[in-house]
Amino acid sequence: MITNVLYPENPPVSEQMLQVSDLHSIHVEECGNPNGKPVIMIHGGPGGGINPTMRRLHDPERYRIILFDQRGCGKSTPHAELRENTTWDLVADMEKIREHFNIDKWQVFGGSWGSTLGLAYAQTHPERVSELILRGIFMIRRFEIEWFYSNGASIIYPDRFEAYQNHIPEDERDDMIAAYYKRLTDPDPAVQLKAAKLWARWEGSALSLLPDPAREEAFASDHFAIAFARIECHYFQNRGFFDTDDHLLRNAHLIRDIPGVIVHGRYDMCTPLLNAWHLKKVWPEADLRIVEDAGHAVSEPGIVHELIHSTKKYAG
Ligand code: STX
Repeated sequence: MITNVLYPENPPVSEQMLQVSDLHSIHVEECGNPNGKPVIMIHGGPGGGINPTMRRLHDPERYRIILFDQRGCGKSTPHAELRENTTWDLVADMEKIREHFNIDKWQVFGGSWGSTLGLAYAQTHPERVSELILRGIFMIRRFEIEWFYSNGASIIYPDRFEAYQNHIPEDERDDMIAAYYKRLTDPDPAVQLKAAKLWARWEGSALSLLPDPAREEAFASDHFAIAFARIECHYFQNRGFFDTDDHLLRNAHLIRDIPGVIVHGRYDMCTPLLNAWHLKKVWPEADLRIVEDAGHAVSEPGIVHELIHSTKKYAG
């Protein structure tokens, strides 16, 4: 039976700003049952912020669902800030959230960049993770960045890619990340915004199997685009703040005892299925669920089906 129906809207039980450094405060919220099984939800991007679908993938009667906007995005402040904003800062923030809520062990749930951060967190603090549910595996390896931002998805989406590509003069196109980074950190905010909207619209147009014009528009809105594009590009320019290109694969032995599910769409144009395949090779205990009729987005029916199947299975 296909269970592709999300749980009903469940507004947060509590919301707060947690100060995590001199500079940054992050928005944290708790949904569902405060006495339920704890789960931490990790959003994508980086820089994407939480979205309402993320509150609807767990049974609110059985789970205590914690969500947070990572540094510089969503309702976290300062908006679009790149200073003190690295993978390892975010791993440390998750520990601060866990301690704040007095949680000993929690389920870690993340899609896309959320899978990247979920893996980094679990490899750093494996004893804190009851299960891993990961979707649309992304590990910031060189070929993955090349695929989506330079040469790969552009072959399938030449019509959407063109505006993003044409913004960069031909003599800078051999390194699109560096070229966009220069513009996204320009002293002139108008230069930043122009680049941010093109970057975000490109990404927003290639996430689901079928087009979603409403998402494209939302991604290109000023407030969303500036944080999303600046933070993503900053993380990619710094290679995810990892010591080696395959850091997350190399350290997979650290999480082999954690029960895990990997959900990935066959036609994911943002983070190719090969990523999930590579992860499964070094983490054979994980349950890889390939969704035959889906792209990258969490909203795809087959992806929702597998995710809800997994959260039900682990609800106890
Ligand atoms: N970025 C992929 C990613 O994590 C390379 C991502 N893309 N869009 C999103 O996440 C949201 C829909 C969550 C904003």
